[in-house]
Amino acid sequence: MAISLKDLDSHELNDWCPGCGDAGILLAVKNAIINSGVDPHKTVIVSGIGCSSKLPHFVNVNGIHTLHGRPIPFAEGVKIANPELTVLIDSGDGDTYGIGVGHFISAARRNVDIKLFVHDNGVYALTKGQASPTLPEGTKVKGIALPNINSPIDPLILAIAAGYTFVARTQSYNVKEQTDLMVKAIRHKGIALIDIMQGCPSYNEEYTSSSWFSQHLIPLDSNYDPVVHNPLDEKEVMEKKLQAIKILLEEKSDKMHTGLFFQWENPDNFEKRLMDRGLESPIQQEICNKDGKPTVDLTKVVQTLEV
Ligand SMILES: Cc1ncc(C[n+]2csc(CCOP(=O)(O)OP(=O)(O)O)c2C)c(N)n1
Ligand code: SF4
Ligand SMILES: [Mg+2]
Repeated sequence: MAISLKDLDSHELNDWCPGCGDAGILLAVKNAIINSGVDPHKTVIVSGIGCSSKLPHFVNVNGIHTLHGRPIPFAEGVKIANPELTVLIDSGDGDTYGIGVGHFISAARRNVDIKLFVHDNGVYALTKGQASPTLPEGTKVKGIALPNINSPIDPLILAIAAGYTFVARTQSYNVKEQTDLMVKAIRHKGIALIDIMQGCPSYNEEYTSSSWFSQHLIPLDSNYDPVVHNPLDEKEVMEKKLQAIKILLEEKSDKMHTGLFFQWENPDNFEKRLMDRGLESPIQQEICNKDGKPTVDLTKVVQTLEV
């Protein structure tokens, strides 16, 4: 049965500031769930801690609001336990590229089929606007006394180098571009990153406003082809990674591209690796017979616990 935006409304109203880009991302996530045709009952949104991480409360699907920096291992666990689920992460730039950066890198080594939608506003908004890892050096925002002394990381380059198989950038006020990329990410088999430049009018008003984005962000050239067409061709994989990294390295913080930079349906995903070892996901394992009696004998385990 077709679902509508209303079906995806939760009972909670969002408490984001007026004009916050998180609202545009929320609408795009709902659109993407509808347009990709996934079953809301089999969709899970996982988040960490931050303004952005409140998002699962506002969508009528399954949600887990976890710990700061930890949504990725939660999401991996959910997907590995039940591969039938569509597993999305909505989390902040501080959450993902700051405290959670170890998980961000390690997740690429496993290529579990999860989708990261990172709300990238350049600040730790929930804790009053400290500089996040993506805030450009020399930028002065409200929550810091002096211009940022640290140079920024480029999450897209980091993701491609680490092994992400789908890497894209968009911005929170462009709901159509976000929706289209999210649908592609959901349909992609493997780990996907969409870095969403997100408006935070309260703590990073100047560099994340809708007018700043329209002046400084340009779509990738329409002839640009991000897709690896023969997933087994290592040379093509390398060429497609290099062309994406070259564009990203040549960008300036006030002239960046949006769109899909790189996509490779790498058949070597974690589900396949588990299958190759004869390991079934917990959802596929029989744990009881038709009378509800456990089919697993736990006697030996219990004996080891005896004192
Ligand atoms: C382990 C831990 N360290 C620090 C915090 C405090 N804290 C809560 S949210 C946050 C930063 C949020 O920034 P970001 O992830 O960019 O999300 P935003 O609020 O910008 O959407 C911090 C440092 C915490 N909750 N837990
Ligand atoms: S502080 Fe920024 S990110 Fe948080 S709700 Fe307000 S505008 Fe949005
Ligand atoms: Mg942030």
